[in-house]
Amino acid sequence: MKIDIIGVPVDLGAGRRGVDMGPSAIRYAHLQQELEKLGYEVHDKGNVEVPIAETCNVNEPKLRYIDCIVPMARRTAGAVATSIQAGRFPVVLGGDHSIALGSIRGAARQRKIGVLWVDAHADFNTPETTPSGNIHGMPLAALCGYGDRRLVQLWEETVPVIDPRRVAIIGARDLDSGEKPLLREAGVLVMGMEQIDRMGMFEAVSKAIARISQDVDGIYLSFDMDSLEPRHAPGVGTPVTGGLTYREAHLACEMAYETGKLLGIDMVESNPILDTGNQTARLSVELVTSAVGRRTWSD
Ligand SMILES: [Mn+2]
Repeated sequence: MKIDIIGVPVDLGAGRRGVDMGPSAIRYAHLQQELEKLGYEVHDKGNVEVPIAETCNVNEPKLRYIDCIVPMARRTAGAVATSIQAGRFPVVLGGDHSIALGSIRGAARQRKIGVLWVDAHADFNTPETTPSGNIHGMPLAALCGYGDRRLVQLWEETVPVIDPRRVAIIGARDLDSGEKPLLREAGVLVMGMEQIDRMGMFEAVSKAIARISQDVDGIYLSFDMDSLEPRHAPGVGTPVTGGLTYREAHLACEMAYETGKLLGIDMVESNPILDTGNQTARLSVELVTSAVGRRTWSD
């Protein structure tokens, strides 16, 4: 397997600035070298071009920065589609979670995919339900066909991009009131922290993978660092206590790899401005390596 690193330095989807430096922080934490140690040929494709905030229009309070997020997402979709089409494995570095509007769309081009979304949040808001207007709270809904037409379509293509019944969220613990009925209506499988406590992480991820793997061509892992307990990942814009342990996060990535169906991954919301000693970016690197097969003992 050959790996492409694709940076998407965007913070326009988030309420707090600085997560646009995530790709730099993760590269600084030796992502490429760690992947090469595993024997992969790694190409760093550089960053997707992202408009800077000061040039964007913020006239829509329920869809902040949409005019700049749409072109970013289109470029990201193109970069990811090109990478997979070339038989390579894209590792997409955020940036805030709005990058998934592009990465997952690119991965789903000409194929049916299941999505494993590891996150403290559901990112399933629409302009009608969003409390903040921040688009990083909307990508999963948009990919499933809900929300503003500009986010749902990006351009004239078949929508929705993914079947919500082939989507599972792991680690959720901070859902907005408007998201819950929409998630139920859509048929998304949500493994909240209380389910993980009761059945254990292995069982929760097994169930999620079983659901999203049914008649799909591949699986995409979209990993938000705020899924972790903030003690392990303090450098995130929206920390929520009661999160995944260090090992639970690794286990999710290991199990995603073991499906043999993984097409690519997002690693998002690592914000060096809010971090302590680049700890969150370093953990991002570790989790990427788990998602491409690094093991401590079993091979
Ligand atoms: Mn998220």
